[in-house]
Amino acid sequence: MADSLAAPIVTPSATQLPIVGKSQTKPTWCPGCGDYGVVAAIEMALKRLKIPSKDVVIASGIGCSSNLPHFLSSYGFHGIHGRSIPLAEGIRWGNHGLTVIATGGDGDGFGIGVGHLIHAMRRNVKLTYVTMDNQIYGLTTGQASPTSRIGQKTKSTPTGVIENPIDPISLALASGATYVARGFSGDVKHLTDLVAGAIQHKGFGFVDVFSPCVTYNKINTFDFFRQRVYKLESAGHDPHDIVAAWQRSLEWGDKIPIGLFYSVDIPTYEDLEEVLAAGPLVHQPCGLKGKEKVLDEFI
Ligand SMILES: Cc1ncc(C[n+]2csc(CCOP(=O)(O)OP(=O)(O)O)c2C)c(N)n1
Ligand code: SF4
Ligand SMILES: [Mg+2]
Repeated sequence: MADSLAAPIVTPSATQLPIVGKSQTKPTWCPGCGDYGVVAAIEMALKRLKIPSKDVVIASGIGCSSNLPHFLSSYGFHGIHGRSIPLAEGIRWGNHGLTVIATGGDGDGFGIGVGHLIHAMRRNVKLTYVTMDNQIYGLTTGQASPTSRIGQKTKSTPTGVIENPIDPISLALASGATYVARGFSGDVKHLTDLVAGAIQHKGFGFVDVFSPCVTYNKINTFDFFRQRVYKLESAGHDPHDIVAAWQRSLEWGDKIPIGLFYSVDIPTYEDLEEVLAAGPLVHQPCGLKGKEKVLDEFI
């Protein structure tokens, strides 16, 4: 492989190219939905990092939150339920010169899509994954999700949830994620810092966001979180200490931490995988190396 293929594709005159902004499609979310804060944070993070629209792809699944790629001027791929991660991985592996962001909801990512998520985290694929965690299925009008708390009455649990909720932060730590953060859509500036950090991180950047569904979740509201969240960075948390990250991830009650739980630099999937390490696939010759030898065996 020629050396020139080894470097990711870089935009020659990045500063002159349009940076990601709002698209012409206006968000269809209910007034007051937490997801407005998340799309604003992603837009501001990309602007801060001056990444041109043409180099950004946002992939999503299905849900209110998964409509997000429509509302920004980057490339977007609105996929199927629970499949934002394999989509994002495929895009990233096709051209790892791109900035690839996967987005979606708690149902999409921690329910139907949870298997993909775990494996992407343990692979340390260089992606950013932002979940709008409203602890409910919003789009389908208010059923319990994997992050709904025990006792919560929803359309699908009229007498209250009886299953233990998934904790996305502990799940990410257990799966080997290398950048694990939690934000709140009621604090867009703080969330922007976390998303920008995830995009810059060398590896899988996970940001779980408390993003209240004002229509179907009357428990986990903006006020609920405003009264409880505190910032890890103000509490002296060391994000390189995995044991401390574990301890903080278990906190839920009067005080709930947001911020960067854990971050570590280790090689990414693209660094270790031989073909990807040689450069973005989009710049590599098509076809199977040594295919004649393989075909000779069978023909
Ligand atoms: C395979 C499949 N199963 C179920 C559905 C129905 N469905 C659409 S969105 C959704 C859940 C959405 O919840 P979440 O991911 O939390 O997103 P939110 O709407 O809350 O943002 C479900 C169950 C579907 N579209 N496809
Ligand atoms: S139903 Fe809930 S999650 Fe969906 S747009 Fe409305 S407030 Fe947002
Ligand atoms: Mg949801």
